[in-house]
Amino acid sequence: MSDARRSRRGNAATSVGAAQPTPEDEARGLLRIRSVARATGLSADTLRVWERRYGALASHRSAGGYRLYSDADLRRIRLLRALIAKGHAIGEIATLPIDELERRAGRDAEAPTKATSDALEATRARFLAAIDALDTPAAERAIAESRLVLPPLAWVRGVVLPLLREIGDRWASGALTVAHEHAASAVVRGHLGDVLRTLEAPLGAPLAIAATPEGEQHEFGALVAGIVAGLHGFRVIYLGASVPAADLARAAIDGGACVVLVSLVAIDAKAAARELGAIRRAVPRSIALFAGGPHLPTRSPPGVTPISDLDYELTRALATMHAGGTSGGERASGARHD
Ligand code: B12
Repeated sequence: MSDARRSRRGNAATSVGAAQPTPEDEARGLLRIRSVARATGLSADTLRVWERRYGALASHRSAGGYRLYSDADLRRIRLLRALIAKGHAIGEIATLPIDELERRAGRDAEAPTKATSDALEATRARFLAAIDALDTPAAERAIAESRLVLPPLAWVRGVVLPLLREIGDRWASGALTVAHEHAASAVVRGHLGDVLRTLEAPLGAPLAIAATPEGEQHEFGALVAGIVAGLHGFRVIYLGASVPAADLARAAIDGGACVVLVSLVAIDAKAAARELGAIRRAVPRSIALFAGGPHLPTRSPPGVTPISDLDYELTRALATMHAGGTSGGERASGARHD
């Protein structure tokens, strides 16, 4: 944003009258950010981050310096949103021309019903058959091939998470042994680690720390949370499973993290509440603490942000942090201008 624009915004924030679109703006059919947020189902914070951080939009400005959006902007926002819902990361698609966004949205819109969902189904079936036979090289190939054709989030959503659920169900029903489950976990772990390693954070990117609390051995929720943060412009330090609260806090403080991501998959309810509380007490309040997973306590300790899904909700929460400027948890939900 130019300095001229910034100072106009600063003035506008002190004068409510200046914030309103002029009659000329309205005549041109331009919308304020809140109307666009309502029309697209995105938060105003997300729209600002898409514009400032990713250059996805170039809103017009009212005389008071407030953002105004045209019908073409609205179309662009809807396309970006649709593509993100299909697993594309905002950083990958933000600056594409509108016809390319339309082409990709069209391709994705037709595909998932038939080709993509059939391909996903086939990949999962190949992987499960390979694991059933304890043929880990074949399981590797099935996963590796699917990574070549899918964007990372779509791959996580369409291949990794359903497979983990299926493996768990088969193990619980006795159809698979612990050996099968461990073999499947090892293959998946290797690929998730690969994805995380290949994400490159922009210079000066804010830091996210991902881990599971002490006693929680299931690491994939934390690993995927780290990948999602990496895809959205964070530098990520992944600490793995069962990290004592004090050590997790030390890593967050020493690294200058702005957010800690923890996953609670099967840890018992008491331990989950105790560990989350311990992490929250050990990590300064200026660092946000986002927690998710099936064993997240129904009442999270104060200062812990519960997040239900690793995909859209986590993306939104991380985007809000960027919008706040951001190096801290308290600022993630702080007051902000238009
Ligand atoms: C792999 C696995 C293991 C591996 C883990 C290896 C590893 N490196 O992580 C190992 C072998 C260690 C293991 C051990 C055990 N496991 Co296990 N395991 C699984 C399995 C197959 C996958 C777990 C996983 O990572 N899932 C992926 C996560 C990401 O998906 P999710 O839990 O559905 O989470 C969703 C949301 O909650 C959210 N989310 C999750 N985390 C986060 C974090 C953030 C920040 C956010 C925003 C969102 C979010 O996003 C996800 C997608 O929407 C599950 C099956 C299953 N259904 O999950 C069983 C499962 C979790 N295990 C189970 C059990 C019973 C065990 C053992 C007790 C078995 C035993 N008798 O030893 C031990 C416990 C070990 C311990 N002390 O913790 C049960 C748990 C039952 C319960 N109590 O709830 C499950 C459900 C299997 C089953 N169907 O019964 N396991």
